[in-house]
Amino acid sequence: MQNVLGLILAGGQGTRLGVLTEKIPKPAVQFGGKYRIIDFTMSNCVNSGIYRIGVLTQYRPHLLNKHIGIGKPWDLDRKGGGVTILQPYSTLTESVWYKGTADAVYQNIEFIDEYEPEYIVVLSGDHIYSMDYSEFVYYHISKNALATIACMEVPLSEAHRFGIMITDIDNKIVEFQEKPKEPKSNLASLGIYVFNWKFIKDVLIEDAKNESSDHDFGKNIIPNILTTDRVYAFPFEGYWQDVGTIRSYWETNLELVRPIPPFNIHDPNWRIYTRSEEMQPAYIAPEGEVRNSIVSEGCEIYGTIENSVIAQGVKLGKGSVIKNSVIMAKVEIGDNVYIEDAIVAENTIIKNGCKIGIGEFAESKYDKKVYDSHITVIGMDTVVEEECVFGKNVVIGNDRIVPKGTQIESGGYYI
Ligand code: ADQ
Ligand code: ADP
Repeated sequence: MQNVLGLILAGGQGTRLGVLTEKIPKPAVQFGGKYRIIDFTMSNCVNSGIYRIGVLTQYRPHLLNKHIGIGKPWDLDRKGGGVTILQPYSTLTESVWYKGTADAVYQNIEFIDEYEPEYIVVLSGDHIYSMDYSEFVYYHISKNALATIACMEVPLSEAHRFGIMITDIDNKIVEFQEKPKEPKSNLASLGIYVFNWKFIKDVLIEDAKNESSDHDFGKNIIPNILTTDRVYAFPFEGYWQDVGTIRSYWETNLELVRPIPPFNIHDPNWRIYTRSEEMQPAYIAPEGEVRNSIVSEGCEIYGTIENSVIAQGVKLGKGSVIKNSVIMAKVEIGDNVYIEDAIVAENTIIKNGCKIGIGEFAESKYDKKVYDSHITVIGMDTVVEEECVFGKNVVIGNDRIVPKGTQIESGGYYI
């Protein structure tokens, strides 16, 4: 794996996560009580023996930069190579954004060339999965491929959300359609690629000259290189989830508290590393009760928690109940609060007597495309004053102060 450089695309906004990605990019969103989404890809790299990593960021990168730092939690500060954060070139007067995923790699050709890698592995910072990239690279080499794409079968009804491919008996890709309206198969690209660097570098240089290109791997690069007849599919059989929507983010978190979770974060042979604050152990008070839940370090629990994922440093007051919810780090919840089917983002305060996520589902009056499920979402750094009542599928923005006693019926918003 010494000849392999990992490039993690972490620049997308993740618009379908709504308020959760208004202040931070999707790879920086907390997941599973302790982690941020990018930790899974970063950990896959080091667990696979890839110690030279570039992280390509652009959208509001500060939190992500701080989180990754010099890569200490992943031991990347000591292993040869390490991690480099690659931001688009910018000056005081002008900033040049990466136009698309291929452009993001193109703009970093000089950085990549310094390492003289034989292969680059292009990864997304948005996915929850474990994959041994060394198997992926060996497969690529065994096929004598120029490019290999990890793929998985998905339900046909979901296929339009992915790059879809048709392969021959040898797993060679003979056709590729990016997010087709009428998919011809259900074999989906995971947006995870191995390329021979010399080959793809020339392709990217040509693509950069093409003004009609979107400079995107899925839309432009992959369909174009099929003519080489050396592009292969790598069937992935493990767990893989793009937590791209509010519902999938919520569901994938709550899958972790199933008695037999489909994705195992406790695998001693495949540890997930993260940067997190050192905190004291969680404390459950005599009147506190916790069932079928994750409760992280630093929590102080005086109320009841059921079927939920509670991140570090959360405080839950007396007589309060949390059910089927994801509560991110340092959220403070007062006394006699009821929360059901909700996501509450970092550093938010919910004061005494609030009721959140009650009643029947109603369509969102704010944005039906993003808020399309029964889940109520409260943004980060927000204060919900006493006695507020929110229904299902309500959205509250970031940095808000919701006045005492505010009532918002299902599908409503406070942005
Ligand atoms: P999408 O899911 O639409 O499709 P895309 O928007 O291309 O993914 O983003 C891929 C990754 O790149 C994400 O991690 C995103 O954060 C990051 N990113 C996006 N734009 C970026 C930019 N300009 N600079 C840096 N990083 C950027 C892709 C493929 C499909 C495949 C799905 C699987 O195109 O074929 O099916 O992933 O999820
Ligand atoms: P989603 O998967 O929810 O559609 P993505 O992360 O794929 O969200 O990002 C959607 C698109 O928005 C991508 O093409 C990405 O390049 C683009 N994008 C990301 N951040 C910004 C930004 N700050 N300004 C403009 N476009 C952005």
